[in-house]
Amino acid sequence: LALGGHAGAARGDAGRTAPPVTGMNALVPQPVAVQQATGTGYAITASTTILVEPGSAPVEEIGVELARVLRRSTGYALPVVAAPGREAATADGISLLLSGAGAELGDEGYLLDVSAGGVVVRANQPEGLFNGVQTLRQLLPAAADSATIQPGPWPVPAGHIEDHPRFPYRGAMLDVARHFFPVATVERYLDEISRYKVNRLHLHLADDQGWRIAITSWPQLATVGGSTAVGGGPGGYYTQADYRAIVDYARAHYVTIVPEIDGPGHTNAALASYPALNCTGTAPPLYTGTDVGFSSLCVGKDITYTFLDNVLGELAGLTPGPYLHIGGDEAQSTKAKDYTSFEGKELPLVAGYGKAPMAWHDIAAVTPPASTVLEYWGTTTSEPKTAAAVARGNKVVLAPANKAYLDMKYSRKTKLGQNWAGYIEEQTAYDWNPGSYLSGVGESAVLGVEAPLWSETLVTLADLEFMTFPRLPAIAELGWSPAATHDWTSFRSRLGAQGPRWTVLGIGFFASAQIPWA
Ligand code: TNX
Repeated sequence: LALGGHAGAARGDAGRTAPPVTGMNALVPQPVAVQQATGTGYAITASTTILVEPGSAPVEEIGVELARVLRRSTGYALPVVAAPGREAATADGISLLLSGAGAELGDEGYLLDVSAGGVVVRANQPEGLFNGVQTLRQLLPAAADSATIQPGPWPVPAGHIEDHPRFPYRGAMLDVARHFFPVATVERYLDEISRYKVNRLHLHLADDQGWRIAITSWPQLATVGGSTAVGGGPGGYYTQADYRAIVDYARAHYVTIVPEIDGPGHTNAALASYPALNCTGTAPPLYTGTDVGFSSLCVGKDITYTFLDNVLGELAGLTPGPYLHIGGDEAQSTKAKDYTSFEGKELPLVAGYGKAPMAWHDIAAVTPPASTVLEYWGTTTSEPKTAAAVARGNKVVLAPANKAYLDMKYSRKTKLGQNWAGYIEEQTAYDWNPGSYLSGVGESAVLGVEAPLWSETLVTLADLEFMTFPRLPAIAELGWSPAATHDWTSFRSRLGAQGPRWTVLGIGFFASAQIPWA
């Protein structure tokens, strides 16, 4: 097992003196097992073929996408050819096979073998091959990610990797409500997060400042509620076709979209769109500030639940994934007994559309059914109501704000972001254990981790990228890699090797002084 740490890397200035880690010792997230061999590896050349498992459209799609990416930088033809397992395993090329992987790898795991003869990736399911291809891309020189032809050569180091995830839910979250981000930005974000084996993208689609998804039965939600943003910009919203395009793009990257419509709080945009949703019958003005906790749906009105039923019904129909996130956080303008009654009516609506509810952990107060996934966003390591929910069988996604929030500033000097949960430098984002973080929430109760990116202060793609890199890869590693591989010295070295890749991709990352950037 080669974990990639090296002597000297623990010193703050080690980046300038220690040799950068390379090849199979420079992967993020760290695989389960790595054996880098001493022999010559494989080199992608003009005669390389990409061989795919015959008869599987998803595997062919993965091969075609790998070819598309590598053609841009290598300039080679890289034909994608269906070839039976035995033939493909011995061919000069990159083989993507659905055989010989072993049941212990599960659906998302893979084996990757590199020898002078070629690269073979094996998995039980296409998602495993997709993950193996992400590893292969990190084994190539950073220039392989270039959008223009580069001189090469294109070596892949020899060795063997066996890999599968620690947790099934490895998430990122994008707040498209405070500021709206167009489909192309979300797609690029999906490209970037899926490189690190993140497999869920939670979209925070509605908040006080904006409603971002067209709902056919309530059209003013988007046209009125979506018409502005924090700071008073023009806002925007996804048409249902836009949302389907995001879902399809995510699916091709083996990412499940988790849509969130927050309530009963964080709802000013909806309340501003329809006077009838308000207890007073009068719509408040649109809101472009950054306060939280001032809005509430009208818990006592029947129309509130007709509205929720219609919205959740349309969203369920557009969403192939298993979850609908119903928010439930910071309902400071809703009385506790009203909150309980509200959630008691909304939770069954989600189940009625065949989806599992997901909600911020505040919902633990109402004793939600065990099928409800709680997303923990607190800043302490003890939350009795969440622990009690776990004792009743609920699962938890960990997104502790003082560790995993990508909108927190790195330090006092960071211009973007907020600091209510503290400053989050790279080591803070990395050095915690999801399986033992929250009292009463052990490894088996943890569905996974999520890194939320709230957008009160973030306006452009460059803003999102600066806050996301390098912290998202830390959270991604916590979700994927075995706890036994957790090691800051190793991580910081391997992370340093990602810097040139982000530079090639045009990602303006935060060059943390904690990391020995290659
Ligand atoms: C708290 S954490 C919120 C969001 C804000 C975020 C800013 C949570 C569930 N709610 O409404 O955008 O802080 O960091």
